[in-house]
Amino acid sequence: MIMRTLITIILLWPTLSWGQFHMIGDSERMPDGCIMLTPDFPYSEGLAYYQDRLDLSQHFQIEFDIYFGDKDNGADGIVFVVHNDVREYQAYGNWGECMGYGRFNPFSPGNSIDPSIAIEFDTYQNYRQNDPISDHIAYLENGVNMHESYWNDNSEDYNLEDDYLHSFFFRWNPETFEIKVFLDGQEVYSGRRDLINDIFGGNTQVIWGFTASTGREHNLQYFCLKRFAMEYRDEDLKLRSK
Ligand SMILES: [Ca+2]
Ligand SMILES: [Ca+2]
Repeated sequence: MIMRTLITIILLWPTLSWGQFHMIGDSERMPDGCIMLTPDFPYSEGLAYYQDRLDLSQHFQIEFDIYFGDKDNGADGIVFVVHNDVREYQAYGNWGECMGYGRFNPFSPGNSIDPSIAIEFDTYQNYRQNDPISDHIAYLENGVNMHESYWNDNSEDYNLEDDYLHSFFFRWNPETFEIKVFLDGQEVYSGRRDLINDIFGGNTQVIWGFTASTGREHNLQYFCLKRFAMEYRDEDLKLRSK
C-alpha cells in the first residue's frame, strides 16, 4: 500500500516545488522552498496558484504547512482556494478582511474569486463576516467570506498566530462528495458538496492555491507545500512543528 502510494505520487507529481506556482501581488518565494503570501506589513495581499489544474473526478489529498505569524492579534489570515474564475491564474479578491479571496459586502457583487470553494484560516475578528472573537477555520463558497459556522476548538482563546508551522490536509472524495480538512492532526471541517455540478458547472478541471492579506493589523504569512497524494491514510496526519 505504501509503495503503491509512493509510486503513484512519483508518477503523477514528479517534482513539487515553489517554481510551479503563479504568484500575484506581494507573494514571494522563500529560500527554503516555501512561499510568502504577505510580509509583516499593513495592507498587503499575495496569492499563489499551482500551475497544474486539479481533476475533481479523482480522489486526492493536498498536504502543506502554513505559518500565520507570531503576533496573536495580527491579521488577517490565509485562504486555501479551489476555483474556476474566468481570470484563471490572475484571479484575486479584496484585501483586509477579504483575505485576498472575497468581497467586502457579502450581499452584493464585487471583486472576488468566483466560482470557488475555500477554507479560510482567519486570524482577525470582523463583524461583517460573522467572525468569532477567536481565530477560526471555516468553509466558504463563491467569494463570500461570511460564514454561519466555524471551528475554533471550542475555545475563545484559540490562536493560530503562535510562531508554529501548522500541518494542513485537504481531502476530496469524488464518489461521496466528501470534503475533509485536518489541521495539526484534528478534523476541523467535514462536509458533502457535489463540487463538479453544484459549484463548477460540470467542469472537473479547476485551479487551486492560496490567498492572504493584511489590513491595519498584520503578520508574516506563508505556506510550504509538502505532498500531493492520490491515496491517503489517517495515520499520515501530522502535528504542528517549529
Ligand atoms: Ca490570534
Ligand atoms: Ca476575519
